Amino acid sequence: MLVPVWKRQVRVGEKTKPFPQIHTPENRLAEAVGLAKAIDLDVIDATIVPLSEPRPSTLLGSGKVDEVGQRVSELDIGLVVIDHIVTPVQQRNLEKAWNTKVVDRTGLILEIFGARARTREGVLQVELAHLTYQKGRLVRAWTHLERQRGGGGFLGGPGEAQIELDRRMLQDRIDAIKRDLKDVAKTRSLHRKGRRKVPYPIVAIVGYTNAGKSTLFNKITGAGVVAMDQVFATLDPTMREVKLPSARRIILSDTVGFISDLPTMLVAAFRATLEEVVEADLILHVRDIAHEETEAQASDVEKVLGDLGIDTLPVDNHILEVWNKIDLLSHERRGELQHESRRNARPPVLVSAATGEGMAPLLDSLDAQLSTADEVLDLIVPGSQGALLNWLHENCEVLAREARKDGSIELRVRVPSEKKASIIGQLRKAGLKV
Ligand SMILES: Nc1nc2c(ncn2[C@@H]2O[C@H](COP(=O)(O)OP(=O)(O)O)[C@@H](O)[C@H]2O)c(=O)[nH]1
Ligand SMILES: [Mg+2]
Repeated sequence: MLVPVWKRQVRVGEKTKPFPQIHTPENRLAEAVGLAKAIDLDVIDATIVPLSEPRPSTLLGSGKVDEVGQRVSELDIGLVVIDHIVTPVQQRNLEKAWNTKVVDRTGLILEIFGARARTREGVLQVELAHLTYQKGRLVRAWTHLERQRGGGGFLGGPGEAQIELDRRMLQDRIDAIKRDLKDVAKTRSLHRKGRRKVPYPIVAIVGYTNAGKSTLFNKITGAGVVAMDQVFATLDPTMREVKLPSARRIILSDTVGFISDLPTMLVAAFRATLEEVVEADLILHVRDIAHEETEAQASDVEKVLGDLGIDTLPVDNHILEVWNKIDLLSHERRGELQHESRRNARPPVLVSAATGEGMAPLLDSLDAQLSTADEVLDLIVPGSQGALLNWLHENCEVLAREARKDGSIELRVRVPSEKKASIIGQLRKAGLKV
């Protein structure tokens, strides 16, 4: 993992713009490592590389190229990620020099989105971004070669024709995907209803890369707390069924993290991978509260959620903030935050996903948040209605059940708010008084 950092300041137009403190090299490195881990890459070495002048052929200076090459062969490294734009020519030259695969920032993020896309729209958006990326690289490689040729002569021809052909094939595929995306948008609401087969509320974990989403996900779903493997564990490692202290079941979903300076080309793909968040009953916004940029990160996240049409106002009861990594704070700072959290309309929960501190209050908070809109119904189901009984068990949380002398069953059930209308309708249709 290499994070190139230019020693000189960047020139933007007339003004000289210093690197904003908000993206210190250390922060960038930590984020890049976090991204690599998101697709289970084993990060063996991570380095900040100070540079004075980007080289068109290799990006890094020749001394640096040799130095990295040595590390690559010593540590037997199979992939070098460079957290920077790497041109196709640079990529090819570095791969040759190091005898290993090289991927740049955009390539890495595309891999993550590809691994995480769940909905049809997500898959299509990621493929679209991937093709657009490849197409851009073909063009750039070509113009570069042409420049090398100095305009004239015998080197042209087949290569050029091949590139033109590849380009056209990519463009055809891009056009086809765009058509498919239009169809997907049309059928999206139907699709959503179809996916709603899960009888439990969905709780989605969002937050910046490195905020601790996966650690929290594992803590909550892990053996120590409320283990439930189930259907989802096998289908998708980032969605799991969890039983809360009240016996309420939820589906907990870990999502792709927010990324600083997301390349524009990837914005649509990123949004599409968040599609499931739109459907969630509750969103856990995990924040690294010990991070110096925590406020800026939080407003970034809220802005994207807002753009997705998710109401981020506290009155909406849709988002619960989790202030993570409190183990890294001083006593004093913790006290301050505790004080601050209590002043909130919906108090954030302070936790350490790493040590497990605060897990019990967090689960209680989840429970409370999800139960506010529920309704508890007392029902008497005639003994002849076995099918209805089964249906109730599948669609509601049965809190109590008692057989009566006349053969009927007395039930107390909790009906999730989002299914209240349809369940009551079904019961009335079956002739029950509700
Ligand atoms: N000190 C501390 N580190 C944590 C905590 N939670 C997560 N981490 C660390 O933060 C890094 C990122 O965590 P991860 O769960 O992968 O973040 P994600 O990108 O949001 O999924 C890892 O090195 C974790 O070990 C915490 O509560 N305290
Ligand atoms: Mg993660």
